[in-house]
Amino acid sequence: MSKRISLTQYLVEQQRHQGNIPGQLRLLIEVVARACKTIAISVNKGALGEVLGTAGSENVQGEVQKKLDIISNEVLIEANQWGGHLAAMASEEMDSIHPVPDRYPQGEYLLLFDPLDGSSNIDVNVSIGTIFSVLRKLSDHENITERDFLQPGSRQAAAGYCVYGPQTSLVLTVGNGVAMFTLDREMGSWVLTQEQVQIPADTKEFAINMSNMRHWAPPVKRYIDECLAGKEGPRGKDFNMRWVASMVADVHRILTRGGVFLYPWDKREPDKPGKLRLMYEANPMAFIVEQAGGAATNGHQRIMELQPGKLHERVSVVLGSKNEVERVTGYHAQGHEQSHAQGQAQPQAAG
Ligand code: AHM
Ligand code: MG
Repeated sequence: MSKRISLTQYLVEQQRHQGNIPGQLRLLIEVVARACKTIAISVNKGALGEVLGTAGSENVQGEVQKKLDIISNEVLIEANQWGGHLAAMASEEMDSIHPVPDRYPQGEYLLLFDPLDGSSNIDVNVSIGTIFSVLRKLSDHENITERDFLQPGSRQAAAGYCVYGPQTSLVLTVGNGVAMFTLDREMGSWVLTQEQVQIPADTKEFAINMSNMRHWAPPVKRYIDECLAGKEGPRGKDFNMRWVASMVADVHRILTRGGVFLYPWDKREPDKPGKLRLMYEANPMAFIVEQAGGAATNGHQRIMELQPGKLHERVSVVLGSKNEVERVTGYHAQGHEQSHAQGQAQPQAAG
């Protein structure tokens, strides 16, 4: 049997040989990974654990919370607040930040998460996941506020996600490529199953919620129209479509075999830049995708360069195989030039 490398061993080696991970960051990642195991147990129990259905509450964005959204949020908070590695946390499911309580030592990092991504898939037994992003606390003060979190994604020290699917997988970057781990349920441990994951630059597969087509901006419509035209169209090849409606699962497929994922701005709510959240979803996924050789933009700009204005900010997302992301971004630039020349206003698509 080939030698198995555990998450702990992987992290120790990153710390020792690569110098990528200070001790507190290693502890943080191990604690998040342990919390994901606890969430996986709840997810697996489903109806037997009485964890399905809605919780009867809404989050700050007015979305109905599922029981598992709340359970997962609590698991992550409780696991992370006492270890001395964090100063504060922020979650898609909480209105404001959660500073580490005074009774615990304060650490150097800030943790952001979407505790259970793909909530609409919980009750129908389709893959869902946890997404997380790690920032450094930039100043010495102990009174952490939302402003401490408002850093561009390029400042992330680590990012990852766990997908609860047929297998439970943890995907991680500390800025030195992307590694995938699979949960060995019998042993209760994370085992390294792929290192230096690479997304092919070209693809024949796209992921988008097609039901919104009539609301898209022209560059997105043009890109998808050309994919749909297949061999006979300008792309000269047939495309396949996949849409799981769980970003974790769609991104996991792209990391495994390539593809492009789009959740664009649309004209139903012109002032809303997109559906997905910059700090809990787009930034961590952009970091992972770029570390795997892919690209991630909001149609105009690299996602990781966007300066967040608020914690729960939303953004338009195009990510995955590099050449496709560049094509979509190029179509937006051409659209901008054309409407500029005609003196028209641009759709509010910027992040
Ligand atoms: P959530 O964090 O509330 O689950 O919402 C985010 C999810 C993404 O995982 C997914 O890509 C998207 O919303 C699906 O949206 P739609 O319902 O339009 O298909
Ligand atoms: Mg989500």
